[in-house]
Amino acid sequence: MSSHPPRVFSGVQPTGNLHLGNYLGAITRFVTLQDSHDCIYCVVDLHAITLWQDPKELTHNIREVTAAFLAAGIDADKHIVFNQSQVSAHAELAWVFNCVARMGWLNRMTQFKEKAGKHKENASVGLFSYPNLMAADILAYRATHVPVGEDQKQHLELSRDIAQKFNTDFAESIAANGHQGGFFPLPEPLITGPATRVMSLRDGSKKMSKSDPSDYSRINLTDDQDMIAKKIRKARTDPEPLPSETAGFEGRPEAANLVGIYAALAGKSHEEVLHDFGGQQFSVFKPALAELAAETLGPISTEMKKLMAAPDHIDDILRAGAARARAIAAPIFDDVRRIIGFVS
Ligand code: AQP
Repeated sequence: MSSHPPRVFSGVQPTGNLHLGNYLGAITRFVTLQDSHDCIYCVVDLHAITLWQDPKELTHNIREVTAAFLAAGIDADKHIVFNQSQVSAHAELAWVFNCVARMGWLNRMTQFKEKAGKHKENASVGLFSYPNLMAADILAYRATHVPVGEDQKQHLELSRDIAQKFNTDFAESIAANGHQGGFFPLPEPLITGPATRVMSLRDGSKKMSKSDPSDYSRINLTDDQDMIAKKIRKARTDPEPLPSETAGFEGRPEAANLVGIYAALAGKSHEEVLHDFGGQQFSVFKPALAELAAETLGPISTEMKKLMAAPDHIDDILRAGAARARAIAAPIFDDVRRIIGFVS
């Protein structure tokens, strides 16, 4: 049990094509947690530039992720919504963590290997040290809980390792500066939502992803009803009818994925969905799924459009959120300075 007061932190990258996986794996969880926790939700624009971003598109995408947060039901008055680059503690603490984390730890990160691909030598240094910045995002607020999709599990484990090593390396100084126990909490991943790993509509073995070159691989939060229906109609499946029990998903990742999406959107279990659709052909199931997806996402995309029409309002929300975030992070980073021994 952590002795630190519970606080939730999570982020989404403004890299365009916000999709159903981001929504079900992360954003819906953000919304749920606001009833029980103090939450800080961040548009992680510093992370976005680990791969080159067109400046105009980046600005648009920062506002679009913010609009998605608000449209999905995040309350920016009660909780904190801001973009990362406005709070310098993220970058400052990331530097400290660059000096705490070991090369060997980062060399094991599978996301870097996937994103850098065969051209590792050409990848930015930022892409390699990305997990240290992620640890800084969380620990700048001494956050204790981090709702993420399954793909972020390894990075969260690294955040815990960094927190642990900092606490151990500076144990004496932490105590001398009047802090009981570890200075940083070991943040817990919350990978528990209805769909922690939504898969591509074109390939059930790959996760749904913003960077997939095929737009038909994902349902974007900005897709209209017709586009959603078209993408689901074209989603890859197999010729068999849906199984009656989950054991029948063996070797059928696309069927499992579509049923998983239906279950998550309907707030039902996989078994309940198979109770209703087991034995049915995809020609029956897909239109039902398309209708449900359009019903759920339609109001969100309409609200996003409305919010995007008033960019100044979005920027005001981000600015106000950043001021509140800074007020939490600044004294924590002052403590870090003292613990390390910097003179200020
Ligand atoms: N397919 C997914 N299923 C469930 N959750 C997912 N997340 C991402 N993809 C899925 C979760 O969404 C949150 C924000 O993700 P991010 O903006 O940090 O981007 P990412 O994890 O790198 O994944 P993307 O969106 O697919 O982008 P690319 O194509 O750049 O890899 C995180 O909590 C993530 O787990």
